[in-house]
Amino acid sequence: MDYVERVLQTVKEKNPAQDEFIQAVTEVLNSLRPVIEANPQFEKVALLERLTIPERIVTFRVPWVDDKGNVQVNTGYRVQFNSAIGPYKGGLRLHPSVNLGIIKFLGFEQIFKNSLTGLPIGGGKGGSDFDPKGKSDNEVMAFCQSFMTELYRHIGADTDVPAGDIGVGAREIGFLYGQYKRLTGLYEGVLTGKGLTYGGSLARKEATGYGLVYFLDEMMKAKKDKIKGKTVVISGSGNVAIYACEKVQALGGKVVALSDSNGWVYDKDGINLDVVKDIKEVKRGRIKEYAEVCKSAEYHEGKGIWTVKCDVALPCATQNELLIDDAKALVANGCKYVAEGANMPTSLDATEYLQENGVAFAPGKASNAGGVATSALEMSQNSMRLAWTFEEVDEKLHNIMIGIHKSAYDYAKEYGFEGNYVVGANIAGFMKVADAMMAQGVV
Ligand code: NDP
Ligand code: 2IT
Repeated sequence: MDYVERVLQTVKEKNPAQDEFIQAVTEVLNSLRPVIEANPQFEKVALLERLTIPERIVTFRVPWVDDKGNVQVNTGYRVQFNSAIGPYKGGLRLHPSVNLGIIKFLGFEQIFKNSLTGLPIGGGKGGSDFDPKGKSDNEVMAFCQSFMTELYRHIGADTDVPAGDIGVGAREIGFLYGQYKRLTGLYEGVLTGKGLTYGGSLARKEATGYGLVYFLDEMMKAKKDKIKGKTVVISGSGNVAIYACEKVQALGGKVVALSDSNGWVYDKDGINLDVVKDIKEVKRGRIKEYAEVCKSAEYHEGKGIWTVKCDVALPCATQNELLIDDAKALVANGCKYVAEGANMPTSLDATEYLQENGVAFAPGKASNAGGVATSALEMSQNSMRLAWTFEEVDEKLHNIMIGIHKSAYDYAKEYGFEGNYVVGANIAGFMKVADAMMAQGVV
């Protein structure tokens, strides 16, 4: 058994029932094999063992009172995974499916993603099993204030900087920031994704979706192809999906489908994004309502969005939403590009199937890194106490995504896996973290 296999065995034994964490570690470690074999010094200092155990995990009780006066209790998490190259950085997820295994997989992915951005940010993630859906603004505030009442002692502008993820947008970040400031008296860049009036960065809201399409554009250019004229299917209809759709449309692509956890819409005329924004960003409604407004659209309850014929598929909802049968349907319908906006939306067997069938595949840690990269730009602006224009931030984001594409492409080629962005991104992300860990000794 080689070093990689031994560490994988240990991770599986020590983390029973954390399927998503094991899935993420398996993908990364298998990609790293050529680098690990070429660098025996990593094994001597137990680098992979250290890389797969978080530096710190905080779990806490989050009690709050709902509008009826009933006491509710949720579990809060912050996993501070790796600080070799910078303060912990990563989002907070509020969704009933959240558990420690989910937060650990997200935190682990974040280490390599953040490294790929080229900016000085370590890996972390947090969240809670609280479900914001159907809650009043008052209840969301009560939850956020209670959550921060414990979290504040573990975070700070130079130690750990959380942000949004599923279920956490501008409203939640505002409530969390207000409570942090009240508890500490500090007006500092402790969270990103803030509102523009209190330290937020222009283009952060758009960054993950725009960045995804900038990466897709590079991947297509490498094949002498372009987005213009292509038919695109995007899952989800949240922050990432909406701004991916906006950028695809700006570059001349046609988005024909979007979804949420209840079902999906197909619009043969192309998605009208103003209608989607009104339903999702203003009314916090369901994607079903789109078909009630746009008569050219049809609504389908449940799964099935990947059966829609397309050239490009952008999974932007959640983990393991694109499985082997979905991959087969995409390939059968002629899909040529899959780029992940969500974190680990494609299962391992589906990823392999796509790659084996000639689909160019962009892993989330590379293609969705524009969000966290722009968060790091927000941190820079906060430290300097100034604000860049939308165009300045967007240009930096665009260049960062071009850089991530190049380094993933080049590393894959160097190790004999040309065109395999999974291997390339994992190696590229790992190298910087490994070098920093080696330099800092056994910590
Ligand atoms: P939002 O909460 O804004 O939107 C999430 C979308 O995905 C919603 O349409 C939601 O539908 C759908 N969804 C969530 N969970 C499920 C599920 N279990 N099954 C089916 N659909 C689901 O989140 P974001 O857009 O911010 O995040 C989407 C993905 O992108 C996540 O994987 C996140 O980790 C990743 N990501 C986000 C970044 C960011 O900057 N926001 C950065 C990088 C990655 P419904 O409303 O019905 O729940
Ligand atoms: O998965 C992610 O990269 C995010 N949710 C964004 C994290 C951040 O700190 O902006």
